[in-house]
This record gives sequence, structure tokens and C-alpha cells, in this order.
Amino acid sequence: MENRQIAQILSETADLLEVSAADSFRIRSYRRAAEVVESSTVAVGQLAAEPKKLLELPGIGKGMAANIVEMEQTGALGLHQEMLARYKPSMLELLRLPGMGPKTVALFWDAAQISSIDELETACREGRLDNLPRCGPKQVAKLLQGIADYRKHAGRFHLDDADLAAERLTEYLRSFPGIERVTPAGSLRRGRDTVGDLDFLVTGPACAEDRVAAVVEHVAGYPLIADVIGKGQNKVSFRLRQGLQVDVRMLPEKSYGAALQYFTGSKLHNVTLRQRALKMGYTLNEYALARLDDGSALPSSTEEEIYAALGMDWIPPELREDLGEIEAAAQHRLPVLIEQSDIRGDLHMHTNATDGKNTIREMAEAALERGYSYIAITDHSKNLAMTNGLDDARALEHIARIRAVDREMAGSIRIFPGIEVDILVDGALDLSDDVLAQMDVVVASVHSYFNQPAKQMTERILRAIENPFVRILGHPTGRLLLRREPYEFDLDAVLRRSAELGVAVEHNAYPDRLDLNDRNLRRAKELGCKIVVNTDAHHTSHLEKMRYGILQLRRAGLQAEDVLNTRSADDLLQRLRPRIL
Ligand code: DGT
Ligand code: CA
Ligand code: CA
Ligand code: ZN
Repeated sequence: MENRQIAQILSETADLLEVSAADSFRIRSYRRAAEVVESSTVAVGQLAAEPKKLLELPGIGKGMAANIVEMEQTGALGLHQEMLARYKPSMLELLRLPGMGPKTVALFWDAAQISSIDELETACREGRLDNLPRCGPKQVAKLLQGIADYRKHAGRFHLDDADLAAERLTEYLRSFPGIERVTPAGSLRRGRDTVGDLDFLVTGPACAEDRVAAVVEHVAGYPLIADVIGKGQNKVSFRLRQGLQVDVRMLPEKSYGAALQYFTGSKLHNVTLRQRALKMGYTLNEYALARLDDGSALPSSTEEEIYAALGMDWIPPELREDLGEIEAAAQHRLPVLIEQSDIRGDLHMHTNATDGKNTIREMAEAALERGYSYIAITDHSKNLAMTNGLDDARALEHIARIRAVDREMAGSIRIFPGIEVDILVDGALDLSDDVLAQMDVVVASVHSYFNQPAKQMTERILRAIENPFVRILGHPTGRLLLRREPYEFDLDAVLRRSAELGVAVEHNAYPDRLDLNDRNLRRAKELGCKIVVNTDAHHTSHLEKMRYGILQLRRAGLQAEDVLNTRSADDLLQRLRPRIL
């Protein structure tokens, strides 16, 4: 079992224990174990063969080690299964509603036996919660709104979750003899910020008509399947345990390009492309590109052949949204999109001085391993008390520590002292100018009072970026994908003013944010904004989330030169808003 899977079961168990009002020490031990496993750099499941090694992990005692051994051996945890049976699995979904914690879930369960979102909605509407503590008309209205918001997003998944699920399944499919190519198409291939379902295409000699039945059985036997929805002659649909639905299609080699083109989409791109094909005397479908007059098929085993036959350059999947890419490809003027290897550094990350998990040095070494030549350490400021944010005095001490590590590592990587300073309710910054003046990278972000009226929020952010020490506006719209909408404000006004002031706007590569989104990034470029892409890492392993940010930049048609942290360290410092001393 992978660390993520083990961690998920442990953390669900902690939630369920909390719902059942178990001993708080016990709840904490499961939560802590989940965290330790999730962030462990070794495969914890593999240690199960030598339980002594498990005990060396922080926070893992004898009981927890036995749990891990059980999961590795049986693929499940008895306690977890037992509690799921008691409360129904839908109980866990209740916890995904905004503002809903295990204590509230327990309250609703005890008072009204509510164990699903549907039951909660009915109970709200029938007034059955009215006599419970903290359940006035206002709270009930808020609950109903939360349910509506949740339903709007339900059935979509974060990009990294979909990506990891796809990687695992790809590996499994490739292991079958006679399968040569496996490609996740659809929105995942286009790098959309959230994914509805996975659309897999598979080809190779094993997909020949007389052999494909065995492939169908292999696919349906994938161990992470919750239920198989349908099995056809050359298609299998199923739902993974995490809820994600998957369609796998087996194809002959000669149709692979046509199918890949079709199932990559987007629908709008396909419609416009098919119209172009028709005008040129062809039909295009998932099986082939063919001549209209005699029905004869053109070579369709690769996408390149198909686009070339239509007089176009091959179009990177991220651009296939019918936003002008078809014309551009026909005129051979598609942009050369930014790639992950263009990135030279990451300018937003946290350490264990606040809510990060690693030291300055560990973050720097991890960045160096990725081939970066610089990073900025940008911990939180004091307004975010729950993160142990820095006040002026601690920020100064932190700068000194950052400088010391920078000196130790001189010649390999540069470490810029920085801060992610909170934009306070009125647009003032959370630290004094004297302290900010000593930082190379000041990222200013909104982390509170998200519900201000639009005008007030706009003024608040504009005031913040007027501060001459702010060099980057962090995650500018504040959205949390599938959880929180962007706050209401005049983004265009903020982008315009950022461009005038030379404040860079951030694309936050963390898959929960991906903010600014693709459309806003296009707008930012149009307005002449400086753009940076940062991971906002809270752990060394988060640095790799950069790739999800790169996908969004590519979707916005950005090139390496459009993004500041593709530059060398000196060039970058020159291009950031000038520092006043
Ligand atoms: P998702 O799953 O909601 O994140 O988004 P997609 O883009 O993966 O959409 P999905 O899974 O419904 O379909 C995958 C691709 O198949 C889609 O991008 C284009 C193609 N496709 C599906 N249905 C149609 C259709 O009715 N017409 C055309 N032209 N293409 C379609
Ligand atoms: Ca899909
Ligand atoms: Ca689909
Ligand atoms: Zn932040």
C-alpha cells in the first residue's frame, strides 16, 4: 500500500473515532500517525515486513504499527471497516461540507441519526434540527447553502488526486503483456484545474479482436476498483474507491491517434476541428480521419498525422479549448509553451518556523535536488496565529537564519529571505515596513475576511500593493478549488495596478488553489503583468506540485519568457519591483 492510502485510512479512522466521541488521546494518535505516514519519505507499507522499523517512525507505537501491518497484509483496517459499517460510509462525506467537523456530525447523529448529506438536507428542511444547540435559522440556512455549494462541485476531483490515480492505473495496465501504449486523455491530459472522470486509451497487440477479452478481464481486476459499472467488448467503466470514475477503451493501433484526438477533447475544440475537416472534404471521428467522397481512411495512428492532414501543426492538449488555437495551428504560429524544465526557482514556501514541516536547509536541499538555482523562504506573519506566524522580532531572527543557510550553501543555491505577509482587513500589512525592507521577496496575501463587499476587498488589495515593499501578490483570488469560491473583487483593477506598480502576480501551483486560473493568467499577460509561479510548499515533497502550475500556465498560452522565475537569480531580482532601501 502507498503512504497516501495508509494515511487516508488512518485519518478517516480518526474522524470516525471523533464522531463516536472516543478518547481524545486515541483520536490524536490516529491523526498524528496519518500525518507521519503521509509525509514520510520511505514507503511505510514496505516497513511492515520489519515492524521494528515502523516503531522508529515518530509517533508510531506498538498498536499503530500493528494497524499498519494489518493494512499492508489485508488491504484494510478492521476498526475502520467496523466504524464505517456502524455509521455508513456516507458519514465521511458529511465532513466535506463547509464548517462541518466531527463534533457537529456527532451531534446530528445522536440527535437525529443523520449519516448522509441527503438526510441532513431533509432534516434541515423539516426543521428537525431547530432545537439543537447552534442551530438557529441562520445556521440552518448556512448549512443548506453549504450543501448546495458542495453539490455544485461534487463529482469533480483535484488535479493531483486524478493524476496520481492515473499514474497508478497506467502502471497496472502497462504490466499486461501485449499492451504497448496507455494514455489518460480527457480533461486530465488537457491539464484542467479539476477533473470529472478519467478517460483511458490503451493499444497494443493484446487489443486485437481475438485477444481483447483477456484485457477486459485484466482491467476489471484492478485492485483499487470499488465497483465495475460496465464491461463492453473493448471498454470497461468503473469507479475507484476514492469515488473517481474511469472509462478504459482498448483500441487497434490504426485508430489510436483518432481516438486520442477525440477523447482528449475538449468538446468545443473537437466541434471546431470537425467543421474544418468537413470544409476540407474529410470526416473526423474517434475511429479515423476519412475522405468524404469515397470513405477511404487516412493514416490515423497518431495525432500528428491527423492535424498535419488538416494543414495544421500538432496542438498541445492544454491549448485545446477552442480559444483560437485551431487558427493559430493552421497559420503555424502556436506559442512555444513554457515547460517545467524552464523553472529556475520557487518563490513561495513555508518552513517549520510557522506551519511548514521542514527546515530552511531541508527546503533548500530539496530545491537543489530539483535543479533550482534559487528559492525564497516566505513564512507566515503573525495575523495567521494558527500557523504560529512571525511577528517583527521573530521575522528578523528568521531572516538571520535564512541568511546563514544561504551562506552555508553558497555556490549551490541562493536562498532569498522573504515573508508571506498577511493583508489585514483594511489593506495594511501585518509587519512593519522596517522589517519588510530587509526581505528580498515580500509576498502579500489575503487570508482572512473573505466575505467583504467587492468594493472594500478591491480597495483593501489595492492599498496593500501600494506598499512599496510588496513584490508579489500571492494567490490573488483566494479560491480553494472544490471548496471556496474566489472572493468578490475587481480583479481587472488589481491586475492593472499591479502591472503599473511592477508587482508580480502569483500563479499558485498548489493543486487546491491553481490561482490565478488559466483565463485570468491570459488577462494578466495581456495587461502586461509580471507573472511568477510558486508552489506554496509546506513540505519538501510539495515542491513537485510545480508541474500542476505549469499545466495552467500552458493552458493560458504562456511562454518561458512570460514568467519571471524562469530567469536567473540576478535577472529575476532586476525584474521584480525595484527595492527601495
Ligand atoms: P471532465 O471529465 O468533465 O473533466 O472533462 P472531459 O473533457 O474529460 O470530458 P468527458 O470525460 O465528458 O469526455 C472526454 C472527451 O471526449 C471530451 O473532452 C471530448 C470527447 N467527447 C465526449 N463527448 C463528446 C461529444 O458529445 N462530442 C464531441 N465532439 N466530443 C465528445
Ligand atoms: Ca473526463
Ligand atoms: Ca469520460
Ligand atoms: Zn497563503
